[in-house]
Amino acid sequence: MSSPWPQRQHRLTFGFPVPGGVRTPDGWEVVWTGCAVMGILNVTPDSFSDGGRHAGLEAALAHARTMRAAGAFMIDVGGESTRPGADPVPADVEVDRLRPVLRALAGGGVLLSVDTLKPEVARAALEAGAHLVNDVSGLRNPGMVAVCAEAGAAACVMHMQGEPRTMQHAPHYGDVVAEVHRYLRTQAARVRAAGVPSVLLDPGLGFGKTVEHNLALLRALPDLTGGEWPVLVGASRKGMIGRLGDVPVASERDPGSLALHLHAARQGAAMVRVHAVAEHVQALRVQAALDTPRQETGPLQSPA
Ligand code: HH2
Repeated sequence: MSSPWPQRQHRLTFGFPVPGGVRTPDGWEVVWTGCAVMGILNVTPDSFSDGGRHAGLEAALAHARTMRAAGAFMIDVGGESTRPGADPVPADVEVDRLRPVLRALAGGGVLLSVDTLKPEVARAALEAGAHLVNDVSGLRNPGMVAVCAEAGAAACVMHMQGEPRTMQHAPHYGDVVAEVHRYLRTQAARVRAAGVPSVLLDPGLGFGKTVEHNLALLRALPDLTGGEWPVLVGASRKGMIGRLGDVPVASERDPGSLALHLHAARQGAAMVRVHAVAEHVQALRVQAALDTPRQETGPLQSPA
């Protein structure tokens, strides 16, 4: 039986030095225990919950500093919204949004991922200081696999049915859990065989999925988290939180997002992708303490 989630160790390997990485024969390895927090930094004018708020360089850097101080393990920088119905952004526009932010954050001691679908954008972002490529199309494009393999970057392989502009029109599956898990495992094996040093897997909540599809995937999470690769879950402020919690305004959905992410952590998720970093770090610490077997917490001495 695997250890309870607060003690479970996760690892990602990179082909170049990264913050917190330790040199091993396979590359630079980052190891963490329990569920870490990936903070969202959207440098876009139109993201669904925070579009425009961090679009300027100073605002973006200030937000990154705040998230880091609050305990973010990784910061995910995105220059193109992938909300349902979003139109694609030209690669040069996306690079112009991402590059100054990544250059300023590189060397700051925090892991950086770039949220992009385009190989040419990923290449520019890795040159500017990103460590991991977060591709919501799951590295379907062979060019993206080549960019990650050449650079030695780790990758997040996410499942998405269709593409952002139309993905929520009529999502359809025979067996959503079987199809999504099979896709993730097949892509992980393909990407690894092509030389990408390590992968994070993500079921892709809300990406070509109804609320019922998302719930089925969340119930089946242990099947994925019990496998070889760390699993990322991202539900922050998404439509399913709005539907389940009856909250029409996206920026007001942090409490429901937190509830869902705590559940995902208990099911073995290695990382959650969130807007509200401080709230998640605090809640995950408390939950980890509650779930840690008694003898491992030592004697309780504090009167608090
Ligand atoms: N969700 C969004 C974007 N990128 N990447 C991963 N790996 N998993 C996710 O669930 C995920 C993602 C959508 O959220 P957000 O970045 O807040 O909005 P937008 O796409 O409108 O910028």
